[in-house]
Amino acid sequence: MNSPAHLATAMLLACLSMPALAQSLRFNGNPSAESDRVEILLDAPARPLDVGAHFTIELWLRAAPGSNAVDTACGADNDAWIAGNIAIDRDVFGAGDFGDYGVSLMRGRIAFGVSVGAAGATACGGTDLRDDAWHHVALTRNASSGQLRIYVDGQLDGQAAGASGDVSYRDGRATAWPASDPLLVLGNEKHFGPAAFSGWMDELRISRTLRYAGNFPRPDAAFSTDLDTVALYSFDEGQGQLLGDRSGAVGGPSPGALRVGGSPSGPQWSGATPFTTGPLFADGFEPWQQANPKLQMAADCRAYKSAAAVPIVDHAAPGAGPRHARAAVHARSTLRVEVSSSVAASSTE
Ligand SMILES: [Ca+2]
Ligand SMILES: [Ca+2]
Ligand SMILES: [Ca+2]
Repeated sequence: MNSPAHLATAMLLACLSMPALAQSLRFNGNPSAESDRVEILLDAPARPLDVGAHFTIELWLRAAPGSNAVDTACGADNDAWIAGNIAIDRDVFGAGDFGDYGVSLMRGRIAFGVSVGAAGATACGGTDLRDDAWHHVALTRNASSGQLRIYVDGQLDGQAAGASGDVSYRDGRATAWPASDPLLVLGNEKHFGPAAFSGWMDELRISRTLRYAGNFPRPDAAFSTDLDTVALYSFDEGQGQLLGDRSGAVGGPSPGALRVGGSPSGPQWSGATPFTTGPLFADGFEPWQQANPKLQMAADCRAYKSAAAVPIVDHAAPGAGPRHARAAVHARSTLRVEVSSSVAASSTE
């Protein structure tokens, strides 16, 4: 019984019967230059996520009470953020020739600093995030004015007047730290920082534009990519050492590599998610399947997750040829399948 229809059915059932995918990474706050981090190459060749002009970095963070214990108050000085529990580090050893930036927690509040040579500033957030709840954190940097802004759950949480100009990692720059300088590091300081982020991280999007000009509704689902998205990580791999970039940005992808270690060992894949929890595929797939029992996916699970159009075969109308469905993974392993009713039988959407 290995007809294509049976094969498709088997693949579909295999997808449906998978346990919920891990949805985030849990960092354990080990301050180390070797482990408890994700490393993303920026250069050689130059990667699209190496933003330097307008940019927005946004992600979901969760931290437990008592964690991220750096007790230094955030200050507006250039590089003040470096003293916190570092969550994102795109520092360059020394001042760098263009600039650098980073994000940390100081007394549990977001500190977001950007430097251009010796000039720069740190924006200080006001909300202590250590409540064991997920928070959407967005950081915007205006290249013309230098303005830095922090939004927590869509609300302005802090801002600073920073330095204007290019802060990217200069393509091909010489460095005495080739193993660490040309990196964006998640969950830790890239060199020998004293304090690392402890908690969960999910759904990181880096954009080459200012996504938010003011307060905005807190996102409630995974992001979709667009032309301004230069990197997009959903942390849904659930195993292995690769953090995949699903932005589709020209010049990418920009995958991350997990460096696991420390005690307790981190980072670890986690089933925790910032998005609405519910049954697997509760986001429309099962009702869709029930309403269309003759439709079966003719693609494997990998294609389902690619957010690309995949062909479906309508067994109720076997002469109609393949139609096309668009499948996209949403929160917590939910799979949304949208069948295009206007696609002609011969279309290759
Ligand atoms: Ca995720
Ligand atoms: Ca530096
Ligand atoms: Ca560059």
